Amino acid sequence: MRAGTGRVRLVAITALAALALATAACADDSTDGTSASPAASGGGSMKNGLKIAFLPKQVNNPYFTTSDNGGKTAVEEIKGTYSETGPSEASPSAQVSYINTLSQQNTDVIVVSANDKDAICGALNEARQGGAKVVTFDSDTNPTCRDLFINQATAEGIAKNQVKLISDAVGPDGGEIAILSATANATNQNTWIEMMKTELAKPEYAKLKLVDTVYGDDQDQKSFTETQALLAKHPNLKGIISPTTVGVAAAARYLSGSSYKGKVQLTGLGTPNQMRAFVKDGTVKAFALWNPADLGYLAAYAGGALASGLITGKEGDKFTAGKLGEFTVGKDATVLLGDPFTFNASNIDQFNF
Ligand code: RAM
Repeated sequence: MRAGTGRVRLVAITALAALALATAACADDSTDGTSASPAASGGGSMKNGLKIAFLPKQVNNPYFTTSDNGGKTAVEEIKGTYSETGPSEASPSAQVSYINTLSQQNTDVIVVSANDKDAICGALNEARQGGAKVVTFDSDTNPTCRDLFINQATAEGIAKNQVKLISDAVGPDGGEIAILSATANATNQNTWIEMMKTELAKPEYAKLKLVDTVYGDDQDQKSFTETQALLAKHPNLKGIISPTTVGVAAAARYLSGSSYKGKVQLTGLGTPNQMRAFVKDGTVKAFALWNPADLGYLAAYAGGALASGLITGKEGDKFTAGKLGEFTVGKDATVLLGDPFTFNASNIDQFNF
């Protein structure tokens, strides 16, 4: 099913990656170091020497370390200069000063996961007026402040996945569930929560009742204590959805050391490395994510294609993202990576990120 199909796709991607690297190595031999990389489709070539900067929601989050490293791989492939900068806390306006600095440094492409859809708009638009291209990934801004959004999976797909996972974990009797989110302003979280509410309104989920939504701010300790408080406040709680890698790991740690382990179910969006122990000890049956490295990789290629003038971000634009192949820009200047992938005890050991 979804997990199986996804696994095949991930394996296939690895094989393609090896092929792409081999091909890139051959191409390197024949260049003089100044010509453009033949990395994008559409009749032109990727410019060399582009300054491409990654600005995650926060820098000390393993999810973003993985995504940004994926970006670094891509930037190296297109012979650009990679950098990563950003705040240590995912607060709404914390990214503004970093954007201003990147702008002053004449950065060609800013690849950003937004903590707030509006708070960073002014700074991003100034950067664009100065000639930078702005690519959002993971968490979008208002579409008027960026050139492209690289979406990890559709909000609908993520919501369907998360609600199905908690429903399966809780079982046919259903009961009360809650959401432990990241920050209250995060565009991605809020979009997913709205879609989860739509999903929960379907007849097949009539026995699940969403009783609370709390915010751990993508801080480990706050997410841990919010989980504790949630369980104290709702003694009949049967399940928690935490669609944030920081939140779901903290909630799992709390549950696994408490008397709620195995009684209150947990799912969410997590990284295999952070969740492995909690799948093995029975705290979590299944959770989901996408490949964050691929997300960063795709975002870097998209930014390179924009800054090289190969695409403008209009619907129907096509570009090639190295080992991931060709992508087409969809509605609202959005590019979709793929489907969410479900991890469980049977497949988790195949992943290392
Ligand atoms: C956290 C962040 C990020 C989200 C993942 C699932 O790392 O909130 O934005 O996409 O979780």
